[in-house]
Amino acid sequence: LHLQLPPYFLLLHCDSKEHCLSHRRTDVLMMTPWFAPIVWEGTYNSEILNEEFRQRNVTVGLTVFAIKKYVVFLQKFLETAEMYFMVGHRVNYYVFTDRPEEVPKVALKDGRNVVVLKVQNYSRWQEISMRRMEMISYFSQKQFINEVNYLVSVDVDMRFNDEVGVEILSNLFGTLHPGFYASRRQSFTYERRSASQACVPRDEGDFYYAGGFFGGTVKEVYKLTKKCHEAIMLDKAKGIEAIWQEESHLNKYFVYHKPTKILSPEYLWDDNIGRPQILKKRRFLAVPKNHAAIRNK
Ligand code: UD2
Repeated sequence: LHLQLPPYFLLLHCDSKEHCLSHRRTDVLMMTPWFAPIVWEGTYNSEILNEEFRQRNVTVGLTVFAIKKYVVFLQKFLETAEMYFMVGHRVNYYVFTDRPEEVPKVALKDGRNVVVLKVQNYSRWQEISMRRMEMISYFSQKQFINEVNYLVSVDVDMRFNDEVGVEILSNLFGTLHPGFYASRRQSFTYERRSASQACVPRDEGDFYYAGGFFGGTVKEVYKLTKKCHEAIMLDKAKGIEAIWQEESHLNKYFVYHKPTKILSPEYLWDDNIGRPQILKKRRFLAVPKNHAAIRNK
């Protein structure tokens, strides 16, 4: 019997060519049940992706808050971002701070800018953390929509330690929390009180996402941050604050607006958790901090 093989048969077997389906992992979940890729080292080809995003001349906005004493984290944050974040692409760092004069001057490569946005502070750290949703949504429609294609929102008490590139970009993305990527739904620390807008019923929820790394197109980030901020305000009017502040609201949002891409904990790691085998890269690492000393005035 003579079989006429379709041309793609060859494609599936061209081991000699670097590009052909050679990026595969069998030890981790690579795709959600709604067909969103989960980004792990060894699942993508950055050469192909860089070419695609360079062709589109994409600009990425990185939002980071450094309120009160948290300005001390900016130096290392920006220096390491210059080494690893979106290398070869256009980047605007949006630094939200109440202390503009304390923002360090860091040498930047071509096509990269630091934009300092002066904002108010709040006395409670929980309030500072939650108000990020309000400020990002406000500046998204006022400014970011005219300046960048994608927004990436991260914590500041962090340093980049390996490549974080265009492989993360998608309409709407979240990051698996390093403490829960291997946990079952029952142990996710969602808000469970029904009085809170962030409440997630016990039989719902796919993953537990970290508050410290999410993003998407400006339009999607605007929708997410606006909705979370409104939910936070409704809670406040009732005198309730979600268990993990805006992280709880983010998790609620992602239950009903599924992310189109999910980042593995490589993108938000804390060495206190150890170094499991599946973690081939630690791209963005928590900087140890003395909570009591740094969070209060
Ligand atoms: C976790 C989450 C964080 C947020 C918080 C809410 C991660 C890695 N972090 O962080 O995103 O959801 O829980 O409970 O998933 N900040 C200031 N000045 C302050 C206090 C906070 O600028 O005085 C900003 C700063 O950008 C900081 C962020 O708010 O990185 C979050 O605060 P945190 O890092 O103290 O909270 P943490 O570590 O509990």
